[in-house]
Amino acid sequence: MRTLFLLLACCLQIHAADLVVQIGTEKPLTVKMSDLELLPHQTVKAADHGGKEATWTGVPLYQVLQFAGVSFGDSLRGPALAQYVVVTANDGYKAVFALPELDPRSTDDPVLLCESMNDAALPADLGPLRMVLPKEKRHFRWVRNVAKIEVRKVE
Ligand SMILES: Nc1nc2c(c(=O)[nH]1)N[C@H]1C(S)=C(S)[C@@H](COP(=O)(O)O)O[C@H]1N2
Ligand SMILES: [Mo]
Repeated sequence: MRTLFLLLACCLQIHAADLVVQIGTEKPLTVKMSDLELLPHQTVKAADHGGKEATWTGVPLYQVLQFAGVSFGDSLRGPALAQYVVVTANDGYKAVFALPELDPRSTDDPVLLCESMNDAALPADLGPLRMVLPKEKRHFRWVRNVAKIEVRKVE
């Protein structure tokens, strides 16, 4: 019985860690932590809302979107610029990004989907995934407990 409980808890944990990425009206894609691990990472130093400095490591958000099929680079012009990204947390909190804010050809300011802080996995109140924007003066887009990333288009 105890083993069964542990197995169930383990499965729920894995399930909770999955990230849903939806591009337009396409079928949502489930991105696992193990998929994210394979993508290029970046480490930054940044102070959180309370002013405490930490080292954050994660995947640039554009890399996650590219992995899901969104084109950056030369094709990011014209109608493609009407796209925007909605990052939703498991408490329903949402933050919006425009694609050029994420594109390294357009900005040097990192926008990271982080899985670790000070070389450790994020605690449950922050993670497993948290947005980190070291250059942003306000912390409102440092979305905790990221559950879903959607790309939509302005009509
Ligand atoms: N999921 C979620 N993330 C969130 C928020 C929230 O309400 N829910 N608030 C944001 C705001 S307004 C701020 S200032 C920071 C606060 O970050 P902290 O919890 O590390 O202090 O988290 C941001 N991320
Ligand atoms: Mo805030």
